[in-house]
Amino acid sequence: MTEVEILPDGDYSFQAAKPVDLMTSYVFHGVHFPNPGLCNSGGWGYFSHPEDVYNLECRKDDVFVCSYPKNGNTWAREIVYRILVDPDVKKFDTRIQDIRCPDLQLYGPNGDTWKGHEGKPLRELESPRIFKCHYPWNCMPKEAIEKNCKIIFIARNYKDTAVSGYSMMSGFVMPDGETKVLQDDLKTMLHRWQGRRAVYGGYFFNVLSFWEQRQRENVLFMFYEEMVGDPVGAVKKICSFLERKITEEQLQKIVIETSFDKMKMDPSCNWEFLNTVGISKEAPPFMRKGKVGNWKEHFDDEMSAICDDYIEKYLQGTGLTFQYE
Ligand code: PPS
Repeated sequence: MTEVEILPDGDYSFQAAKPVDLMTSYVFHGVHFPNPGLCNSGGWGYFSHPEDVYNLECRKDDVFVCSYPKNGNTWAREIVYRILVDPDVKKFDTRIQDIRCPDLQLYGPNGDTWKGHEGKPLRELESPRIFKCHYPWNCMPKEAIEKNCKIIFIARNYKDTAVSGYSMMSGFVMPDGETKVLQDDLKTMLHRWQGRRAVYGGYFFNVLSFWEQRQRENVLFMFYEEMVGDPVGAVKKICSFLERKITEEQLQKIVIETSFDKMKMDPSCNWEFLNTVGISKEAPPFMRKGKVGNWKEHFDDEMSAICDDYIEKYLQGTGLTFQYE
């Protein structure tokens, strides 16, 4: 595994605000996680113990949709769900996506349900189970690796990731309903998400951890940018990886139903419910822009240069390159 620098305490180059520390204060396998202690506090959901996720009992036909936050997980999960469960897009199931395709970072011990939601415990879900996971490779459920479960990883360029992440996090408040979780500006965020102390190992460590596994037969490494550029090709690629045959009509339906405009209007996957559980009352919509290159509307030259430096530092020599516009 590529070694990405773990910054020693004193070198973390800005003053982290206390609430945001809670998002990274739990360490497992050298990776920083949201503190599971956020459980039961006001409107916050339950952040899983990474040990529970690591020890999850997996079935051979479980499918894992993995990504660093804000890299297109919701979109890819919806495509996988449509292919595996609902290729005719009958809309027989309008439950929110996190119930249909659970997010492993938001589960209680033993796979019990996420507080505040009506989903079943993970062990009671019908196969094929489709999971979301933000964890880096070394923290993935170990049985998923042992049993060669299918793992789809979606990667997105760092600049758009940072803008999307900042946009979402800037709306998060603590259980008091007022204190902002993120007290940084966007420029500070560019430093925050690159480092090893950032949530889920930091962007570069996380993405590279899957890039190094891309040759495995059970791993599909995809780019958000290729999905935007060729949605039909993306659905076909995912179908082929999942070893499912669909008709041309089903393909077209899935592409339309998982387009940005459709998903933005679909309460089962546009995360509108966040506003009702008090997590992000003031946040911009989850389905915000859905574009490649939106960073240009938010960055000045200095911010772009900060990212370019990190991109060169971490990706040089790895063979991993991104489309930025
Ligand atoms: S999260 O919070 O980590 O689960 O976010 P994630 O789903 O990984 O990423 C959210 C960004 O993906 C965009 N998105 C889409 N883009 C294009 N087409 C579709 N169908 C789609 N669905 C979600 C979403 O708008 C977020 O990106 P930004 O740049 O903020 O718009």
